[in-house]
Amino acid sequence: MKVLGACPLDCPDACSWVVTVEDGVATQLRGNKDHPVTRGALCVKVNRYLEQVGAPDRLRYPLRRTGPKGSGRFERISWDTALAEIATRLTGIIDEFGAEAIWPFHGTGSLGYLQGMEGYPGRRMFNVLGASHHRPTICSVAGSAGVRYTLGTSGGMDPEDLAKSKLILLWGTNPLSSGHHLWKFIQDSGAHLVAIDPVRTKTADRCDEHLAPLPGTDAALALGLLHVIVALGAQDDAYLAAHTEGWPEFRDRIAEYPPDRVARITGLPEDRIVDLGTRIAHTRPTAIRASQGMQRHAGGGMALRLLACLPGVTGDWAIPGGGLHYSTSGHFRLDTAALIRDDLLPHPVRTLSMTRLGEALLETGDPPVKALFVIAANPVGSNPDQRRVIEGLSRDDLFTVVLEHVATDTVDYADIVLPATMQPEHLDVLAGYGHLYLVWNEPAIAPPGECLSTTETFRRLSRRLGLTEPALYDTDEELMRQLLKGHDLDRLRADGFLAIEPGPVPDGKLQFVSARAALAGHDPLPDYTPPADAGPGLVLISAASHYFLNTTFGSNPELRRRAGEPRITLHPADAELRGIADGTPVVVTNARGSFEAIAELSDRVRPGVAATTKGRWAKFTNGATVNATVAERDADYGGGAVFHDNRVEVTARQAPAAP
Ligand SMILES: Nc1nc2c(c(=O)[nH]1)N[C@H]1C(S)=C(S)[C@@H](COP(=O)(O)OP(=O)(O)OC[C@H]3O[C@@H](n4cnc5c(=O)[nH]c(N)nc54)[C@H](O)[C@@H]3O)O[C@H]1N2
Ligand SMILES: Nc1nc2c(c(=O)[nH]1)N[C@H]1C(S)=C(S)[C@@H](COP(=O)(O)OP(=O)(O)OC[C@H]3O[C@@H](n4cnc5c(=O)[nH]c(N)nc54)[C@H](O)[C@@H]3O)O[C@H]1N2
Ligand code: SF4
Ligand SMILES: [Mo]
Repeated sequence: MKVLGACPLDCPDACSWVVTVEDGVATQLRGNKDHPVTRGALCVKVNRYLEQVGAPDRLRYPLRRTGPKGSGRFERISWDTALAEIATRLTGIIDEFGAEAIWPFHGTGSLGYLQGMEGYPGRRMFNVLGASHHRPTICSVAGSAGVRYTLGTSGGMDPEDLAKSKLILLWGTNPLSSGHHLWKFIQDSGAHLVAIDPVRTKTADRCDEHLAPLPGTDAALALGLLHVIVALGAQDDAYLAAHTEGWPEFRDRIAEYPPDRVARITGLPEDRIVDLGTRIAHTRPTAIRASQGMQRHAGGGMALRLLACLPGVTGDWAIPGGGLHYSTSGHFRLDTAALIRDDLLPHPVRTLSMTRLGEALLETGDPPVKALFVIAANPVGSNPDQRRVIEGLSRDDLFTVVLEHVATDTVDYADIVLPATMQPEHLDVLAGYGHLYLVWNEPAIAPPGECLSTTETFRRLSRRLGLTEPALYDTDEELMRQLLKGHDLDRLRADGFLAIEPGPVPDGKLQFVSARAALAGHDPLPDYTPPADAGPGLVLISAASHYFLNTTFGSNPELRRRAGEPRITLHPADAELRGIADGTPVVVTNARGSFEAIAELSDRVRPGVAATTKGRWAKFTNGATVNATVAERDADYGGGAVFHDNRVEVTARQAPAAP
């Protein structure tokens, strides 16, 4: 039997897959050949997904902690006992502190609307209780807000249209590792390819040109390129007059960024800026692909706001194959309000920001966070300021419930662990953020042990809490119909995917001057915002690993073997200054914390910049990962995280004393 499903992981490609089931066992997982973007292939990580489904470390039963927090010692308990204990603790906390002391903390482990999606499952129950709301700030919000200020929508060009481009700027994006299905369209274009990335990535290797600006200086680079374009008179006056607002003011702002100034800010040679600006001026259509990596900076929102402005000046937004592709999620019009039912709230509640977990657990009062539900997230591994996150999770008076597949670093701090189903075991639907299709996931096999879907877990917990609101007991099929109202559900289910009609881009006139930005207290005009973590040391970028997806797969033996030990790439000149040779064990430190790695010397990073990857588990790496050094600080827009705005020092580790 073949069953159509979808990869649930936080990846733009949202692949459609086919599970082969024999005698109730999933024996093969393949990409769906019919899906126009998946085109029959998954990726190096998800080719091992079935291995994960049956992994020896898969959580199969509810657990109760027996050792101290962090010890990872648990005993098996029944679902009845687990739900009774959770209900008793929640009721006590609500009586003493009010329901806002409860934080449903959602991650991006699954982008399924029913089982994951950063805050949808369980939201109805938490709303009935009046728990705090969760704001998913860890990934893409700063850039989305920036794009929205310019375009009125966070959706951009159809990524498949990249095949029509003549010039593609791969700006702070590494698709060959972080969503490789886009590469086919990029290749088909035959376009001149320019990588703009402080690191020479796998993707940069395949481009015609690579520019390595200093991290966090992209907004200045965009303004400098626009300066060159305007100096050549290559702006599209007809487009500007008909489709944009605020051009005269923006033009004045651009004038403040001549190439020599931009060269000083970005650390790029002036002639490279002039050459690229000239190439853009003369090439229609030009497309920009920028993704989440480059907005993990103090000025990340501004940077994306500006990248959305650039095709407005050249008129590329009006040409198929021109424009900006940041995320397509803004194009999906699903009835999420009907799914999450915020109308069930008894009164307005506070919103807690995902990236501020350490602060919320250690400092926030009125009420303090007393109960934490971690759903499809691994904050010990993924959040900034790992030391403070661990300190917060270690609080004895905090009641923590973790819904998981495997015993992550975060599970070790749980009071109660609930085993969750994996994708071939539950019903779900996804919207890609790198294409324009809904993707259906039909359950293919029975879950192992006593794993339950997240939706079912919350139905049972609602019953245990004695809640009477009927909406809490809607089945998965009912939830699906409410969410997908107006879409052809039967076709989606039969084909496994369904193309959606994108909204207009820009939505209304393109705003160089944004009244909405001004209202939110920001500069009404786009500008360059310098990095926040200034001073001595190296700027450390910790981007996507080729072998893990965030911390997911971090315990898969084969992927761990292929990823090797944690490494930090240093420019030979920076290494020499510190007496570090290739292969030297080093410690990477700043005021927030430190982690260990092996130094790798390479000119893939420019002097002043160091690179490592995200996704490691602290319990396999001496108790700390790169996020021990990252600040819990907000980007300019939306409270986004600033993982790459991070100064560190690197020193050789003392050789261990002989035994
Ligand atoms: N294999 C794999 N795939 C993934 C993920 C993963 O962990 N592993 N993560 C998934 C997730 S959650 C997301 S959000 C997406 C992210 O997808 P991407 O945005 O493509 O991923 P990143 O590797 O985080 O960042 C891309 C690039 O931005 C560069 N960069 C960092 N700072 C700057 C800067 O200031 N300026 C410029 N120009 N470039 C900069 C980095 O060096 C990196 O090469 O990928 C998804 N796909
Ligand atoms: N240094 C550094 N840190 C980063 C980043 C970076 O670039 N650099 N990137 C950030 C980004 S872009 C993101 S999106 C975040 C991601 O951070 P998180 O949201 O914490 O994502 P993961 O680390 O993948 O952890 C997700 C967990 O969900 C579990 N899971 C998967 N599916 C389900 C399900 O259906 N139900 C349940 N209950 N659990 C499930 C998985 O087993 C996994 O342990 O990390 C951020 N952290
Ligand atoms: S992680 Fe991305 S590329 Fe890999 S299977 Fe999932 S959606 Fe496709
Ligand atoms: Mo992400």
